[in-house]
Amino acid sequence: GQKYDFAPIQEKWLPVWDRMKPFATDAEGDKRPRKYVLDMFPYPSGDLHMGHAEAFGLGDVVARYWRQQGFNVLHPIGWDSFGLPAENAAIKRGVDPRGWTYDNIAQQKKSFQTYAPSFDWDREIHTSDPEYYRWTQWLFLQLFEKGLAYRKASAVNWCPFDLTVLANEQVVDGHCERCGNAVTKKKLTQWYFRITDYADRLVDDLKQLEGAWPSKVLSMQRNWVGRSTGADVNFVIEGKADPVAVYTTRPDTLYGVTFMVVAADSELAAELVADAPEETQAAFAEYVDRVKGESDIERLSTEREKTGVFLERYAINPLNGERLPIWASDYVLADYGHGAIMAVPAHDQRDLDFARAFDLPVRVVVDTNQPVTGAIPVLVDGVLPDDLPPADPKSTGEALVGPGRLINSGPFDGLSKNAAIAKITDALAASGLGKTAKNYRLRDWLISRQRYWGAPIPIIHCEACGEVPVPEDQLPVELPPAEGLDLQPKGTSPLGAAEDWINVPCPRCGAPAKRDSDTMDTFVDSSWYYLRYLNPQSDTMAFDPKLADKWAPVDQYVGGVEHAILHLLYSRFMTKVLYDQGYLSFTEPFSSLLNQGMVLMDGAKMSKSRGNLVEFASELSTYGADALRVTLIFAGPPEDDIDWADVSPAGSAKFLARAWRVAHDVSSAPDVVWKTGDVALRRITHRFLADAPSLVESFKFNVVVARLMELVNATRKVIDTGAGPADAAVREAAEVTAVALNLFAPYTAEDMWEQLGYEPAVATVQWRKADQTLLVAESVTCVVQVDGKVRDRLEVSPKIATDELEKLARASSAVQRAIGDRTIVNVVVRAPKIVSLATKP
Ligand code: ANZ
Ligand code: ZN
Repeated sequence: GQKYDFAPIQEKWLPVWDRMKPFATDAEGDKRPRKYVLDMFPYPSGDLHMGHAEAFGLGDVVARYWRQQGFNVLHPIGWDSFGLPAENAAIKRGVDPRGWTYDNIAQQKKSFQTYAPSFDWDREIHTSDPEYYRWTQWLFLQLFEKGLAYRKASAVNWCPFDLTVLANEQVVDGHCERCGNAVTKKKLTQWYFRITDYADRLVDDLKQLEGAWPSKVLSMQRNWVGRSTGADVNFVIEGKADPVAVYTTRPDTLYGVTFMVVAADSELAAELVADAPEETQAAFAEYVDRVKGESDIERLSTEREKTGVFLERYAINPLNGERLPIWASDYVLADYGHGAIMAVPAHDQRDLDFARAFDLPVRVVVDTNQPVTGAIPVLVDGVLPDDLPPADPKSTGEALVGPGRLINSGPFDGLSKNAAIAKITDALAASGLGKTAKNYRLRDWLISRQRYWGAPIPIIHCEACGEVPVPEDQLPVELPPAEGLDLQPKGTSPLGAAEDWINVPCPRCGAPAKRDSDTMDTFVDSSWYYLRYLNPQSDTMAFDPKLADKWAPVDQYVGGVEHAILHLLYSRFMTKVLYDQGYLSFTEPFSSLLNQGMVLMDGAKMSKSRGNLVEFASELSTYGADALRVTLIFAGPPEDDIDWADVSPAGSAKFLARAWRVAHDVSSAPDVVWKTGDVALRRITHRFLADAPSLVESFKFNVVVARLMELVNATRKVIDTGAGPADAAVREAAEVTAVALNLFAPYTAEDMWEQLGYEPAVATVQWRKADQTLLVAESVTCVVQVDGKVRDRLEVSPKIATDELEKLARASSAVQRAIGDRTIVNVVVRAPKIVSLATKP
């Protein structure tokens, strides 16, 4: 017979699909139910890699599946094409970042076209096109007008290598996410989005996503916002007029406060030390210098040795009047809570480490040996725990953080921890010494970058009028050409040097004014792109709210877990802002999220630096798109990592050849009489039709491939050693295989479909319904004889095991009656049809 060869098949069908455009979506007229399937768009930093092949292969299964289930599917693609890598590459090679970016897009697009995800190419977007960033700028102005975009001077994370500002999210363990160098702080005036206004909603709305997003991502989002509830407590400081508030999640431990700590780099610390002796001031100044070089993550680490300076000042505990020494240290952050804490070393590990380092007193106020209501006491060395003395953290070095009952706490003794939190907070509030409070780890989103390759911030600075938005009809504010500009990072935007561009009249008063020279963080571009796909060519609006109402939120979002915080949080925020502005009718952008695993080489993440990059392009030309896709999908559940050393693209190619040959061998015509032919094969075919949809919907794609392999093998058997290639069941099985294979191996599927006598495109063929009568469990009749006489008939599975059948036969009451008190001397079992028992008295 003919030989399966992927290359001519790819060459044959690509132009056919290009002509037919089977994946172009009519977003407005089509009346079918809708599904929006979205893959996280790629960054054009070279050609596609194996990680892309994995992610886009998975997303394509979902998109193709819904089309075959009768849905009008939107499955668009575009490029996240602004950003630092383009600019860095441009600097290195002395070229325009534009050229580098669009060359890479062309290259990736070419690879995509061969890989053949079912994209609607008519909707392609690039965030670096003026037609796109015009609307990113529009979005900025929406936020600006609502007071959600503002400028402030603050100490920002600064990468001394990239010479650029980094968002907290881009600092990984104190290092720049992009270049790996240690991050420092720098004071700059920057643009922020007021995402903290949305902190509560960003946490509370996660409930809507439970079960539909990976729980790991939900908890990462929750932790990132980092909401905690507690109390603000006012402490009077000797010699200072206004009391100082501290934020605590443990007001129940107020009697255990033995000192106070203020952030070394806070204004309060500087104020408090001002009256101290000279040596103290000098020690303090030296300490603050050191602290300024530390990242927040280092500062908050419980692993680090505690350092600090005693400020020679005292605070008064509002509940018991005790005098508390005040220290400055780095482990308290200046911009969290109020930048000062009440230290409870017995119950907080960092406070305890500090107390042990400087020999400060430790007082236990929650006896964690005492059970709280409902808890069943556990004997410790034969005694009830509440008879044990409380542990001594100062000597053990371990803070007591669990539940328990209050001791050493005056009128509050005996209360459980939780009851005491409520009681003490009430008592503070009643006497004006405190109040309940919430705190968040989330900070406002720093969106300005002093770099060239991004969307310019559409603001004009006028001496008389201040910050003036560029009028909407003057958008986009287009980037000037890179030519002649020094793109080397230096802490101010290269755009500042574009004289013709930067100097403009003020839109309000006409006086000479200057454009804002910063560009936006690329996460702004990608925070709303899913809406642009709905009407990518519109030059009258960013997105059409009517189409958004129809199509969004996205039904299935597919992408890497590396975006679990940043991109998803920002998209969620932007969606809520647009909802509040009345543009959208929903508050969460992505109804369901699938995170694919990583493609690894010998257990290590593929990376250029490790030199273990399996080139997508070379694998694609060796094995073809279909074998590559099947390999990635068959490797395991989508969320799991794939070790490229463990998989076999050659094995996948073999399977595809086997399937393809089946279609070739079918010798009946398409008008063969259905519902006839080999029943056993028909049962396997219809079992597959019945099971595959729920398997796909629960992302068990690898199981569907395994089941397809079984189906192909069963079909082969009937062709070779059964009813033969003309049997109607063989055609049926081959057709079902072609239609299902479209999910994983579109070229092979299309070629099979043609071989079977049909027109393209198989991707638009609807999934057949399983015949229920073929799904009921089969049974055969087993005859049971006793001494040669038929005594019973049993309905059993045709696959029943010999010993099981014997057990069933012996258990039959008719058989037992026939045996009476005789002894069985011989048993012959021919499963599944006959059991024969011989007896003697
Ligand atoms: C006393 C106390 C006793 C605390 C105890 C904890 C345990 P979350 O949950 O993250 O909000 N804290 C407050 N402001 C801080 C700052 N600027 N820098 C570093 N730490 C700060 O944490 C709130 C707790 O972190 C607060 O509750 C405070 O320590 C500390 F047994 O107050 B706690
Ligand atoms: Zn003006």
